[in-house]
Amino acid sequence: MQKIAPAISVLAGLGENKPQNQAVLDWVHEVELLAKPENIFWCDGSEGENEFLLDQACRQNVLIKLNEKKVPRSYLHRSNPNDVARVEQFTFICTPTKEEAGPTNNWSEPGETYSRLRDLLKGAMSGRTMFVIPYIMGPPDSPITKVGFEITDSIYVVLSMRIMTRMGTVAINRLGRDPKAEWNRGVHSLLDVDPARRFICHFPQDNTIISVGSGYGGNVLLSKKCLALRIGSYLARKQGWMAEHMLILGVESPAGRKHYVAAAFPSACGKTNFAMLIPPRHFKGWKVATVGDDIAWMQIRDGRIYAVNPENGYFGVVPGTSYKSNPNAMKSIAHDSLYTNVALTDDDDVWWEGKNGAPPEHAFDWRGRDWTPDSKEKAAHPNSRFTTPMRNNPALDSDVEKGEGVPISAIIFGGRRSDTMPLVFQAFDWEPGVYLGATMASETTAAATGAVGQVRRDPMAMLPFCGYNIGDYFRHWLDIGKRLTNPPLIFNVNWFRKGAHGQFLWPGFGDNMRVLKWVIDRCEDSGGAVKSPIGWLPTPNDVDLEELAVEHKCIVELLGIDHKEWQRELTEHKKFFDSLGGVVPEELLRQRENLEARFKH
Ligand code: OXD
Ligand code: MN
Repeated sequence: MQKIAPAISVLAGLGENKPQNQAVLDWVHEVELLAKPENIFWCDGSEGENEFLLDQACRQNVLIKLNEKKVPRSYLHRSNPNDVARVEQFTFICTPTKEEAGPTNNWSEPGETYSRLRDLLKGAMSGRTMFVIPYIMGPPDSPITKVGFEITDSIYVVLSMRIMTRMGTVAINRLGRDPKAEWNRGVHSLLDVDPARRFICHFPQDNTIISVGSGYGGNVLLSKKCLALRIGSYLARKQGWMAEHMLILGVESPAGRKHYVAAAFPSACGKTNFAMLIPPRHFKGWKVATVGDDIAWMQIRDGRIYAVNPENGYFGVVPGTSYKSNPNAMKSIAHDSLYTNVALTDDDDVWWEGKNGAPPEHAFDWRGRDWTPDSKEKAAHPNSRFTTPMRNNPALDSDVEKGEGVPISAIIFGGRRSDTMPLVFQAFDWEPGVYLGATMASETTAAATGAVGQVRRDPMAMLPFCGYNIGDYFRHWLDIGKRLTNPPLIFNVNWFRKGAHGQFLWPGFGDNMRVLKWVIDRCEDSGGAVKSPIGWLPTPNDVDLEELAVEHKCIVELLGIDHKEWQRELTEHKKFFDSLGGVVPEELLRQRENLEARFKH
């Protein structure tokens, strides 16, 4: 059960890291006058501060210390059962006009929304500590890095932000004293964790986020979805760069040739697994390294795209993570991690469905109730999460701190589709590639509240994260293409295609290296493919399938396109574009017609 912790008594020498920037001080004072906290804790991000706050969080039952031998320096947090995922229906883009937010966002008028939120925040922190968290998004020496401050009354948020961002003095120094410098204002309060008073509001024009009534990471670690994606995408368009829901990985061949790839998959569709992939035995000498697992900020230089990971940690879905599916993730979360909503064993270890080994005979489920393998309900919540520093990842790329970013050779789109979408194909060019991203769809997952398993269009995996009009976002992608002299190739993958009996056709995980290898071959002009109406498709001979125990007929099915399914798909594309009410750029409407025409010839 979510604990709303009372104020902490601050030790001398801690919580005093006030910045010198007057704009920040004025804003904090304004929130203090409104929310009336018992005291203010100015975070510095130090080890000593972290130790102190972890201790306080355990005393207040916000965290449970795990078995030091099994998971050293790690903790379990249980959220309120009504608060376990992102709430897209209560997420708002508050721009002066509804058109600026566009057809895919919930819009709310800024003046009225501020006033409603102010009412909710009045006295909301009384008896609590108000933490002020300075943080940066991006490597410390990157020109693209942004400063944010998050005010929160949740100690769990502070401890999570310390893992997920570069937090503390580094941000204060980066901001400096200029009161006109650009920085993001984020205010978070748990209030009383009531879904009826849960709102995640973005004010892109003011570079401001206000989130109330939730304690779930995606709603309250304001650096992540709110700043790095929603406000980030707005700033990116204005400033000529890109903020995308993409992992970034590096692939190195045995000959030492390296390519970087960015991939956009919707939430809980395997971005973390792909970013940490370990190639199968047959690919001896190939290495995959992680730059990021969720967000890419990308700039154009010399006609090429360069990407940085703005984050400093991973906030990943736990169930299904095992030494089989993702050994690098298992090693990453084996220490110094925060777990949320997994099960707790009798010896204070963590457990979840899909973990290696037999289930425990008894455990406490994610709500803290007795659980046995006979229980009807799952022990871990399907959207239970780990929060872990990226430094824990044994496959971390050596250029992860490079401020200028890594050059991107390929962009991959992908979703969870039981049918229609082949294992992999390549778009003919940038514009058809943008069309491919714009019409992407995926079966919904537990990462957001609502029905699971329904196909929904999720352009570039940004449907819940694009902070402005989706039509302008498509236009931005098309404009970016015009500035590229060395554009990345664009691909689509689908690890989730099913056969006639509902079984997955592709083993996924490490074997996705086979698909990645074909992508790299195409980037090096060496991979074979045939022309199809949807793009370049590999034949079974073009993909390295050596030592793969998958029947040839499954491979043929995986790499094939069914014209009947694609007729339906094209109708869905049209329906989706029509539903956007005239904002789709002409070029993409033309791409749809071209695609339809290619099926007729
Ligand atoms: C995430 C998400 O948590 O996309 O990364 O929901
Ligand atoms: Mn995500």
